[in-house]
Parts: sequence; C-alpha cells; structure tokens
Amino acid sequence: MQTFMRLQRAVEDRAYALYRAGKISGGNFSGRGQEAISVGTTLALESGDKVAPMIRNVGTVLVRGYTPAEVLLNYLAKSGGPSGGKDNSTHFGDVAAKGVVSCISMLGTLVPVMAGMALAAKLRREPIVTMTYIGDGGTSTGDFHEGLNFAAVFRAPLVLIIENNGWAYSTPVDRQTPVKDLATKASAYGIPYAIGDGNDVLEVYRLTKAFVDEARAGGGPRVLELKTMRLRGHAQHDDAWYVPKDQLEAWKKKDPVERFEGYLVQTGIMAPEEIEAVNVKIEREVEEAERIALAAPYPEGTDALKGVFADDSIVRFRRWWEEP
Ligand SMILES: Cc1ncc(C[n+]2csc(CCOP(=O)(O)OP(=O)(O)O)c2C)c(N)n1
Ligand SMILES: [Mg+2]
Repeated sequence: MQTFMRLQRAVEDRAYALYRAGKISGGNFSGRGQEAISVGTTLALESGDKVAPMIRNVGTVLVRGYTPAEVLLNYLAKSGGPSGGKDNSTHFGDVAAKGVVSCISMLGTLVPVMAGMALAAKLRREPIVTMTYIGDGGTSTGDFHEGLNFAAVFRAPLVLIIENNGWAYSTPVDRQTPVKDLATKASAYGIPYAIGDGNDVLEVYRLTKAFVDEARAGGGPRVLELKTMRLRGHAQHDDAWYVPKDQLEAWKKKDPVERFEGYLVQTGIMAPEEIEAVNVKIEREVEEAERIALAAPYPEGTDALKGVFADDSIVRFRRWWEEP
C-alpha cells in the first residue's frame, strides 16, 4: 500500500513537472490527496475482476500492472504508450490483460458500462466483480442514477466508489446537492452503502473488501462513499483560488500517504529508514521512466487510423474512398 501510494504521487509529481515544462499538451490531472482511495480499493479486488479508473486514479492502473514509464509515455502522447499516442491523459485500458476498462471522460457513463459488464459476468456464471469511481459532481448525472438502478434490478456485482473530494471543479458539494452523505442516494435503489475515511488506506481497503466479497457472493451492487479532499486544482492549469485556505490546510494535515507512513513507523511495521529506502527507489524508478518517455518517438501520422475501426473496415473505407 505504501509503495503504490508513493508511486502514484511520484508519477503524478513528475507529470506535473513535465506539464509545467510545456511537454504535456492539453490538461493534466492529479489525484494528490486521494491516493489511499485508488490504491486501497484496487488492492481489494481479485485479479480477474474488472476496474474502470477515472482521471484521479493513476494508483489503480499502477496496482493493475501498468508501469510508471507506460503512464508517462501516455501523458506525453508517445507511440510506445498504452494508447499509442492517441491520448495524453489517462484514457487507456486493457480488459483482457489487465482487467482495466479505459476511463471515459463523460462523467457517470462508466456506471452503466460497469453495471453491464457485471451483469454479463453474472450471466456467464463467472465469479467476477466490477468496480468504478465517481466524483461528488458526477453523482448529479443521469447515468449515475440509471446505472445504479439497472445494477440493483439485475443484482449485478458492481461496487461503485464515490470519491467525495468536496469540489467539482469550482463547485462545492453544498451547491451540488442538499444531501450531506452522497452514498445515501443508493438507498433510493435499494442498494446497501457505507461511508468511510478516504484518507485512511486501511479503512478504504477494509470497507471495499467487504463490499467486493458481498457482491461476489451474489448480494448485488454496493456503493461506498469515501470522504477526501482534492489537494491540487481541478487540473494543473487551475490553482484552485476558490478553495478556502483553511479547508486546504486542514486536509493537508490528513495527507493519506504521510499518515500511513506514520502508522507504519508507530506500529513498528517499518523503520523510518526502510520507508526512506522505498521512497528513494521509487524516485529513481520514476526518473528512469521519465527518461524513457522523453526519449520515445511520437506516433507516425498513419498510426491515427490504427485501433479506431476494425481493420477490415479500414480496407472497406479505403476501397470506397479510392473508387471514383
Ligand atoms: C457529463 C459531464 N459533464 C461535465 C463534464 C466536465 N467536467 C469534467 S470533470 C468535472 C468536475 C467533476 O467533479 P467531480 O465529479 O466531483 O470529480 P473530481 O474532479 O472532483 O474528481 C466536470 C464538470 C464532463 N466531463 N462530463
Ligand atoms: Mg469532486
């Protein structure tokens, strides 16, 4: 848990530096302050389960076996990255090899997608659980409600994680909904829910594991709301001027990574020097990943057609295009 949380932070810090240096075009997002959620929830899954991360869940893809180099190659839109240079963010996945369903930017849409995937697994009698994430803002979308209702009716083994980080871009939660606990929305569909501390990786793991086990045992969907705070702006271009400084400072004291490292030292599980050694190793690994990503080539123009249509349809399209 400590390694993956530090790895997420190190990879995202490196991406932030690359963004500031003008090497990443478009937006660049960060899950700083929310690492315990990505890591704790994903570690609670079995290898055959399917997970769909959102933009703040780089920890999820790292736990699932993507390397820091692959993540940075993708941010830089290089050809060797998982999206082959088609995306400059975190929109990549590999359902068969890694059990990762690509992030979809349109908020809420992954809820029906993962509900459908869970139902498909159930119909095939495969003991698989699906999981995805949604922000506080995303719970206002129609897809969130339709997807949850669908999952509830078909008792699909879906675990939905609500990452309540207090803000949807510049909109605070109390301007988004009059409901204090977002997970209570699940009870409208007869879905059991729980609410936990998203900055405590052990609690995140424990609550997720219980829900994953229940969903796998045939109990139907579950909704878990984890309270946390976005420690950077919505994306790197946004300095979050609208967030009250005292709110930010209070949450910085609850930093999930430092908090867990403090716990490991206090309980004698790891000595400070051991933690330091892990963190130095991670920094080196991420420096090497950056070197690889910067040196890698951009895709060829013709690569733009690859993976967009089934190969056969490219042939048909060319034939149609070239015929007078
Ligand atoms: C359906 C939809 N509406 C609007 C957007 C633009 N948008 C992207 S992220 C975002 C804020 C999301 O807030 P939240 O769901 O709380 O997630 P967080 O960014 O806090 O992780 C908005 C409005 C979008 N991607 N999809
Ligand atoms: Mg939010």
